[in-house]
Amino acid sequence: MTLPMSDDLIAEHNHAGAAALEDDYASLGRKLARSGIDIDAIKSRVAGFSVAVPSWGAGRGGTRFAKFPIAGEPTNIHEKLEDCAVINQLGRNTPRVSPHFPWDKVSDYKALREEAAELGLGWDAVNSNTFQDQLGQAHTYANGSLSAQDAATRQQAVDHNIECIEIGVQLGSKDLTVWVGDGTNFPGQQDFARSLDRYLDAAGQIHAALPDDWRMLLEHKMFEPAFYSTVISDWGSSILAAQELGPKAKCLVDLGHHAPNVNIEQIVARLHRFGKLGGFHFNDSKYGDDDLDSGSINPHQLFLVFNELIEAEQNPRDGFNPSYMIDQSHNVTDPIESMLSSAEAIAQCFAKASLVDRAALHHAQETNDTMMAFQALRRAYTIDVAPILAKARVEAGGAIDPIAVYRQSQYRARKAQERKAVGLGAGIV
Ligand code: LRH
Ligand code: MN
Repeated sequence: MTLPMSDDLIAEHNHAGAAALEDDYASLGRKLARSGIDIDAIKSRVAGFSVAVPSWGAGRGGTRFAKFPIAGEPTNIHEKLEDCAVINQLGRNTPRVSPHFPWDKVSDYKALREEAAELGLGWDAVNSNTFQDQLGQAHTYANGSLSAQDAATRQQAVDHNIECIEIGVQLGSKDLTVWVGDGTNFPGQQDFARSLDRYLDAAGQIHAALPDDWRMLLEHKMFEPAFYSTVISDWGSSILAAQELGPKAKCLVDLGHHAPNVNIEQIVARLHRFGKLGGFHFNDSKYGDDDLDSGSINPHQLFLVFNELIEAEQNPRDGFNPSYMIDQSHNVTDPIESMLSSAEAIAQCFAKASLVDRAALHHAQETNDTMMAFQALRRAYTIDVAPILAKARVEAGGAIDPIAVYRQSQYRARKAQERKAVGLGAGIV
């Protein structure tokens, strides 16, 4: 395995911070021991936790107004993998990449799998794309894809999803994420029931094409690119569609795909209750699908989502195996720094939720002791778990402070010399 960062640079940095980390870890260990918690047990859980990074997040993202590329950003999947390897080498909790097709299309997927493995990376869910037209495409998706009126357009969308499954099988993936932007901008533009039925018929063909050990993850979204109605607009439409499609259909929760202030942690509990919780696209938002860094706006919500995930883990329904993935658009930061910071924020919320005294919480719930129930969560949320994450990272070969080492490495400046410049443009990629 040849990793992009110098191990000496990481070792030098960790050596300089070792004493302080040991001191912080020991002091937190004493504090947790007073509550009967073994800090090393939490560290092992954290060491086992990981989240996938989106290939499309390795480059700068943009809005419909503009995208501002940075020098040295990746221009193809090979350079994106290199950057994802930097994130995993320094942070040690993002060992999988979630690819998007045709954005990451290559001619030899076996070679791509080996290339990723050489960089210490595997593959998470593959994402299909029937929300953009490709050059030379026979049928436009302007009027929808899996729910389009035109049967040939629906078939084209089905065929593309099946092609993504075939690519995923070569990469070693086990999930297909299906997000469709299908919807309307005007009342009356489409019939709600008939467009859903067309979607279900087409998605049913994709479900039937899934290998035995695969799942399709339906991703709901309230609006955008459609601004009056969206075919799979909320968790209700998604779970009903997943139940209609069959056992391999599950629901994916993209945190940014809900109206402001929606109780997303309750949606997580509901999807799990009915055995349909398939995965996550972690990000944060203040208004719409802002695709901001996870935990950057509402870290408490992310903690509450993980609190539900720990409850779900302890009460499995139809198996508990949600796919954890980041889905963000890095419009103003270095994407590597944003994904290092986001993976840390997500792991922090997993660790804090793992510290909740569930016996005390459940007892307070059963005895209607509202304040003690809330305090059981708040006590865990306020614990600074950073020493646990840093220790787990260092023991796995990562850096105490990944962003500091990344900056010290001058990696981006070196890539700016090597890589061709990305043109100006607009949009997510
Ligand atoms: C849609 C979405 C979906 C991806 C895309 C990049 O908003 O969240 O998951 O395909 O972003
Ligand atoms: Mn998403």
